[in-house]
Amino acid sequence: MATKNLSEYDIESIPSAENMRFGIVISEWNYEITSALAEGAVATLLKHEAKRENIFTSYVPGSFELPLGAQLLAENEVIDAVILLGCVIQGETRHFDFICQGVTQGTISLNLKYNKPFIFGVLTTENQEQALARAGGKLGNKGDEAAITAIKMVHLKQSFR
Ligand code: DLZ
Repeated sequence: MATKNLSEYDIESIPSAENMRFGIVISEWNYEITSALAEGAVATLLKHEAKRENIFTSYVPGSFELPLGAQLLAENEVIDAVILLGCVIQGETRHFDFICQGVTQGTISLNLKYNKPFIFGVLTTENQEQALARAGGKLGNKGDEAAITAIKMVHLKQSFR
């Protein structure tokens, strides 16, 4: 079990996002958690100089729908990277496994199909307490981490131009 804030990073080491355009797709399932992830992601992008008008958000019902939501965003807006934010909490059935597998495989496929970053910002936890700890709680905010990853991957792609 993690004990430190996993979202800590060296601010100076992150490239400026001033000229980058981002999509954020947010799952409405476990909205208390996913809205906190989204707040963290947006705040982090802005902190690294992204412009508010260059951040496009949309919502999907559950994490299983995140890949299609991300694809629709990527196809309808000019975007450098899309961040997928969700929270899947283990229940009594195998639904958890199928949703996690679907969103994971879907996200990988999008990265390779579009040759651009689709960032996996989905919490997969045993309970709500673990999720809250990673959505602005004592272990940081997975939304912040996803935003940093998005900036780094866009920068990496731009470095090959
Ligand atoms: C159905 C379901 C369940 C049981 N649990 C979650 C969850 O913990 N997190 C989440 O994001 N979505 C959950 N869903 C909804 C599915 O992601 C999806 O929306 C439905 O199966 C319809 O495709």
